[in-house]
Amino acid sequence: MKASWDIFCSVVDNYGDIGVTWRLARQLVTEHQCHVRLWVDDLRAFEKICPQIDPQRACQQQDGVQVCHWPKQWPEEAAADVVIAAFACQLPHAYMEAMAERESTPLWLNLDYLSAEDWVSGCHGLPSVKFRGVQKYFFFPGFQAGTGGLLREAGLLEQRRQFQADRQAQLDFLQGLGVVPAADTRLISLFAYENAGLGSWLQALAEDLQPSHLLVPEGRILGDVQRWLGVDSLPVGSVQVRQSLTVQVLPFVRQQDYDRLLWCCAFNAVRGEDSFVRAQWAARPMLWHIYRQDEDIHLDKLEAFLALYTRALSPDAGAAVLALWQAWNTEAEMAQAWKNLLQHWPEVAAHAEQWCLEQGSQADLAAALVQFYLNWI
Ligand code: TRH
Repeated sequence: MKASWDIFCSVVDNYGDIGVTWRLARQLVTEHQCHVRLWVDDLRAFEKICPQIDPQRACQQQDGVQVCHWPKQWPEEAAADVVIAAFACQLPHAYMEAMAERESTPLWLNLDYLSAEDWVSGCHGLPSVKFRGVQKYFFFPGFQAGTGGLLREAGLLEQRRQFQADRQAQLDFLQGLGVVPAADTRLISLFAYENAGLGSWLQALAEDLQPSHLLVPEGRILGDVQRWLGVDSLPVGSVQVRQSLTVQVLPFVRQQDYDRLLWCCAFNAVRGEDSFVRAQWAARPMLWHIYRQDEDIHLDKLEAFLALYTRALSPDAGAAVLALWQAWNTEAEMAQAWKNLLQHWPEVAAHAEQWCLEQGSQADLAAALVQFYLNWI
């Protein structure tokens, strides 16, 4: 009998909470044949990354996952064999009671935020709080041995390689989004939070000899793009050209298509948690806009990742990556850092592929979760 899993997702803001849990839920079903219910308190955010979702329905089946609206008034529900509280969300009290009353105690896990900091491997798998005899455990994703790893679907890297080797498949995909890149254009995707440093980067791209085509999914960065362009609005589909730079606004696409977009681009600016990991699987040079946290603790996380990510680069190329990422995350002047990165492009591009290979050789997060459960029972 296959295990049943309940995953709880409270959408705090944006799309990372639902992005991560939806990806995990699908993978547990398709690769591990688990019965999965995904409880989400905001189906509108979900609909954005999965347009087939009907936000009006209390329960629906999507890709083998039972997607349920997490209502304020919790209905009576039996607890599953494995219960995941994503990103430390608080489970309904009545559900916790149901966990405690179960004949066989469920495995209760907190799926934590992703961080490259050293302490993560020491805390991964440790017991957390207890509720009426039901023990909760920390489960930390991560980049190093001893952590829970990263979400990575089976065959993802092979699919990505085939797609990147097939120019026509990329052109067809881009055309479906209304994008027709000119030959020799550097394609760049831009998914970021508001950033006062953006203008200086766009200026450098506009003044560059090599043309760039910037693809911007609709979202929070558009105000800064608009300001630099000097236009009043930038609806989806708009195309604006300034010297060497073409800027095009894209619709938000479903997760699988966002992957393809990343695979098409020579450089990906990403944010948050999930798009950050997807850009690593795209194996192209990238730029991370980390989610801002109180007291700048996100800068420690950024530093920890950069220390790992730049370890195998030459000192000059490593310094170029570091300077660009630091400038972006402190909303500082970007032009010089960008030009400097271009000097090291071949090395940074080869390293992105190498990093992806290295990370891809570790157990993925869904497999690690299943293994954790098997070891626990
Ligand atoms: O949207 P994010 O900023 O989300 C989160 C949340 O803010 C969360 O509270 C915070 O803790 C976390 O960041 C660190 O960024 P993220 O994580 O990259 O999520 C975006 C999701 O949207 C990801 O699953 C990819 C998906 N996506 C699409 O499906 N289509 C698109 O067109 C785009 C641009 C993204």
